[in-house]
Amino acid sequence: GHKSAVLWFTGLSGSGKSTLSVEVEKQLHHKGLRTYRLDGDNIRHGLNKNLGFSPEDRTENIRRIGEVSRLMVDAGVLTLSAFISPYKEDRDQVRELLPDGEFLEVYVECSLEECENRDPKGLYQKARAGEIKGFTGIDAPYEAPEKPELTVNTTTASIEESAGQIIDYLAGNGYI
Ligand code: GGZ
Repeated sequence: GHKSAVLWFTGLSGSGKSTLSVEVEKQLHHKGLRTYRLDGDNIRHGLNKNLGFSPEDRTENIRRIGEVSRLMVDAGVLTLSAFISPYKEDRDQVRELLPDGEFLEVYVECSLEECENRDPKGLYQKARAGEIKGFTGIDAPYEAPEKPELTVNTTTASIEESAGQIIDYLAGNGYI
């Protein structure tokens, strides 16, 4: 069994949020736990396809994902949500939606320099060229968490190591 909660991954584009959430989910499945992963692929193309990347739309994006996460956690599912979620206030609102101890903020730390070097989709290059306006880290803000439950650094640790750190936290705090 497990105590349900949402693992809320926040960090820059290219920091490794999605990859890490996939790896954590894999390790949880090995333990026989039921999970659900929310990310851009299943949310921004469906529920939130009418939203863009203006500050207002990002806030609404995170608000809806927070509500969906709450429903999933309410249904007893360990939920993994991976979104830039650049605004501290928006993340704090999601924290307030959930019962105490059921919102676990995971800061996926990675320098802008490293994210830009990775640039898996060429978006940083486009943002630098002015072809994408309002790109997080370039000409839109990212507010790092001040008191996340967990910080993992994908510059200095491998995805497997960072996932292991998260599994250890869940085990050490009675979630799994
Ligand atoms: C940031 C953008 C932007 C802008 C498109 N700024 O690396 P990706 O491609 O796959 O992840 C990014 C994703 C961010 O969506 P989120 O829903 O996580 O953002 S937020 O929480 O801020 O609402 C990136 C792509 O969308 N993308 N334009 N301007 N990322």
